[in-house]
Amino acid sequence: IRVPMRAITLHASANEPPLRVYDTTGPYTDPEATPNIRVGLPRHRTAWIVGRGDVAPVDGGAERPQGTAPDDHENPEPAFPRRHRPLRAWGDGSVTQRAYARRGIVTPEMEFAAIRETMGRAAAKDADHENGGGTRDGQTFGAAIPDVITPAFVRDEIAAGRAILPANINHPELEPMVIGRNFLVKINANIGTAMTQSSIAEEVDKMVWAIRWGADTVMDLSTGRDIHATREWILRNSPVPVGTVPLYQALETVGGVAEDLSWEVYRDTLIEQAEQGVDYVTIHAGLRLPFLPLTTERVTGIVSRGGSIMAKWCLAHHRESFLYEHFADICDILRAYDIGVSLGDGLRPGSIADANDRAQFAELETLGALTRIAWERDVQVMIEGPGHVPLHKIKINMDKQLQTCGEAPFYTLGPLTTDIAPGYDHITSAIGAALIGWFGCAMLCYVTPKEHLGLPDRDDVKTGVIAYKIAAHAADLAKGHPAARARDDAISRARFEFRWRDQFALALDPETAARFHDQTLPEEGRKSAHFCSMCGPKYCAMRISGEAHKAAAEGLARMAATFQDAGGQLYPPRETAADLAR
Ligand code: IRN
Ligand code: FE2
Repeated sequence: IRVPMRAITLHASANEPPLRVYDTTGPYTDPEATPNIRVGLPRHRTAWIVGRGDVAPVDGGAERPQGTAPDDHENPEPAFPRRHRPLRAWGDGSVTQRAYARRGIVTPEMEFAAIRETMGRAAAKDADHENGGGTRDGQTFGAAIPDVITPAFVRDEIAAGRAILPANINHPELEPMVIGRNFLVKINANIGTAMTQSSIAEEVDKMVWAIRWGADTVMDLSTGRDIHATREWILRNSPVPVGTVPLYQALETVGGVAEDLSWEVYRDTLIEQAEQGVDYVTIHAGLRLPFLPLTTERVTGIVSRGGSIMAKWCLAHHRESFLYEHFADICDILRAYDIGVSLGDGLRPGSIADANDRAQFAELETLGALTRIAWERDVQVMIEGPGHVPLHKIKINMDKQLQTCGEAPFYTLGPLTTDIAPGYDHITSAIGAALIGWFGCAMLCYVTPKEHLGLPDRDDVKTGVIAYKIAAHAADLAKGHPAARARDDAISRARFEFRWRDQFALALDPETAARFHDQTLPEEGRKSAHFCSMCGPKYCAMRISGEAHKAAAEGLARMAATFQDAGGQLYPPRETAADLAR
C-alpha cells in the first residue's frame, strides 16, 4: 500500500528531518505537473475492490447507465474518453466498509486511512493529552484518540458507527480517508454551483484548487445542463471523496418543479450517481411533514436548499416525504455501491434567532431513527448539522447529536456564530467550526466570504478552505490528535530562529506568507534577516530574547543560585524552579 504524504524539507541549519504532513492533493501536488484530466487518474483501488470477489458489472455490463453519456450533450469540451463498467454488489450483498468492519475485516482502504492519519509514525503526544484528551475540568469532550492510530482502530470505529470511510466501489481513483471524531477533523469544499457560466474543465479545476489548499472532500452541487458529464469528469479526476445532493439533479429532471418530483425519479437519479462513483450523498429524509408548522414562527424559515424543495413537495401533496417513507429502499441502493449517507439538515437554523429551535431538534431526532435503519442495512452514516448558532448554544448541538444519533459522525456547516458580517462569513463560521470541532464534530463544511452574497470564485474557495483548515487544525490540537502539534512546533522553532523560508514552507498558505514578508522586505538577503519589518531590528522581541537567551543562559542560572543562596526573593526556590522548568 502506497500512501500519500507531503514532506516539508527544512534548512540544514534547522537540523531537523523533513516534516511529514497529511496531503489531500493527490497527483496535483505540483501545480506545474498537472495530470491530463482527459485521461483521468490511475484506478489503483480496482484490484482491492475486485479482489474481494463480491462485485460484478451492473446488468449486462452496460458501459453507462441511463443513456446519459457525456457525449450526448452539447459539450464545450471533447467527450470524456474513459469507459468503465460500473460495478455493484452481487445480489443483495453488502460491499460497505461498515459490513467488512463488522465482520472483523481490515480492508486496504482502512489500512490506507490509518497510515494517513499519523503519516506513518506516531508523533509524541502533548503531555496535556496523555489521557486521550477525553476530559477537561470534569467536562466530557467528544474525543478519545489513541497515541497510535492503527488499521484495527479504524475498523473498530467504522464498525461502531463512530466513523465512516466514504468509498464507492465505482470510484477506484480514490485515496481513502476516514471521517470520525477520533481522527483528524476533516473539511469539505462545495463546488459546482455555477453551471450556467462555467465549463466542465473549470469545474474540475475548482476541485483541484480546493484539494490543493487542503479540502478533504468535495461536494459537487452542480445544477443546470451537463450535470452528469460534469460529475463524471470530477469523479474520474478526484483523489478525494465526492459528495452530491441527488435531489438537485432530480429537480432538474422534472424541470425545476418541486411538486413534480416522485420517488421513481429520485431513485433513478440516485442509481445513476451511484454507478458513476459518488462516495456520499446528502439525503434530507429527516424533514417530515408534521415538522413544517414548527418553522412558521422562524425569522428565516427554511434555508436549506434540499430542505425547501422537500418542504414544497410535502405541502403541495400534503403527504409525508417520499425520502422518509422510502428510506430503507434508499439504503438498499446505497449499500450495493458503498455510498455513505449524509443525513441532511433541511431544518437547520438560518439565523441566530432560530438556533436550537423545536424544528431543528425534531429533525435531529428523526435523523437518529434513520441512522439505525441505515446501520441495520450496513450503510455508513453521518449527520449534517447547522447552520447559524451563537457560541453558547454550540455545545448542546454536539451533545444532542451524539446522544440521539448513536455517536454517528457529525458534519456541520460552520456554524456561523453571528449574522452581522456578510462578506466575512468564512470568519463568523470558522469560529463556530473550531469550537464544534473541538467538541467532537468530525467534518466541517466550509463557508466562503461570498456566503449569502454570491457565487464564490477561485480566491473565495481558497480563503474558505484556509479558514476551515485553521478551524480544523485548532480543533485537532485541542483534541490531542497525536499528529497535530508537530507542525506548530516546527514553525515556531523556524520563527524563533529566523528561518524565514522554513516558516513559509510550513505555513498553510506559503504563498501569502512569503508575499506579505516580501511586500516590506523584498531583498533576497532579508530571507535570512534576524528581524522582520513589523518591529524592525531594534525592537524585535524574538531577536532580543534570542540573543539574551544565548548569552545569559548560563549566567542567569549562576545568578539565580547566588540570589537563592543569599535568601533572595527575586527567584523561586530551587525545587520550584526545577518544577517550572519541567
Ligand atoms: C453540511 C452540513 N449541513 C449542510 N451541509 C452542506 O450544505 C451539505 O452537505 C451540502 O453540501 C450543502 C447544501 O445543503 P442544503 O442547503 O441542500 O441542505
Ligand atoms: Fe446562512
